[in-house]
Amino acid sequence: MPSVLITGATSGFGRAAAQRFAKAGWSLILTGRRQERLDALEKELSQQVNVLTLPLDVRDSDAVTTAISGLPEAFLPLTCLINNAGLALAPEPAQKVALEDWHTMIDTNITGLVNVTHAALPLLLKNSEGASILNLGSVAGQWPYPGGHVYGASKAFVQQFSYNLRCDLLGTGVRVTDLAPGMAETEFTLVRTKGDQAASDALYKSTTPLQAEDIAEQLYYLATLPPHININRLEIMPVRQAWSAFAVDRDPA
Ligand code: NDP
Ligand code: 8X3
Repeated sequence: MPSVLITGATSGFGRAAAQRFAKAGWSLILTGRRQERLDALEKELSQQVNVLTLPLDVRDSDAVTTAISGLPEAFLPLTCLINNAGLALAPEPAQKVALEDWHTMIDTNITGLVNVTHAALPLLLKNSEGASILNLGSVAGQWPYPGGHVYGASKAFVQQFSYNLRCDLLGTGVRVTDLAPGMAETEFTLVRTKGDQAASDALYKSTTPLQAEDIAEQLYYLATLPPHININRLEIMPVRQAWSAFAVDRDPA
């Protein structure tokens, strides 16, 4: 059976992807920091498929390297890596944000993603025809908006890193995609606002955001394309979201 390593499987896109790949019989390696959520997912999905849970903070490069290099044979070779763990913090303007929040986003969305990719690459290359690295970017990586500051910049890194990886992996068969969703209803906004459930509810209210299952379906589609096809970037928005006019600073009337 093919196997998939999903970071950030304890919530949102990651959890929905675990459920989607399990439905198709894939072996699952699931990571995240919240042990109790990993345990619940293992209980739910191990009746269907092989499941290995690795409690892991992607920012800890030693822990990432040790866990991934020690994967049991039953989960190898690795067919797909989904670099999904990530977060936004501090929706305020840049000049009001704590430096620590910027560091947390850089350490998670950039350093963490790089840590996991570096550890997993040798395992993907073992049986590389049709293998995939699916990186969760964002519309924020391409389109600036107020309060996007380091989050958007970190997702621009994900896009460019994905493209550059493609150059180096040319000839190996390993595909790389920057999957860039727009507004999707998960715990993302709860995390971004540090637990403000009302703010999260307000953002998704009276519109139709993407759901985690929508993104999970795209991840499964990307991972199971014929092996000669690479989708470089896949940007997805809800129909009810679009760009807006440029903002202009004006003198008072
Ligand atoms: P959620 O907050 O629901 O899930 C985030 C996941 O990331 C959790 O499983 C969390 O697990 C994990 N995670 C966060 N920090 C770490 C860490 N240091 N180490 C390991 N795991 C970590 O958000 P989404 O599902 O929405 O987000 C998933 C990805 O998609 C992110 O990269 C996000 O930037 C991106 N994205 C989200 C969009 C949205 O609108 N929702 C749109 C575009 C992109 P735990 O806390 O247990 O460690
Ligand atoms: C999350 C989507 O629009 O909040 O990456 O930046 S958005």
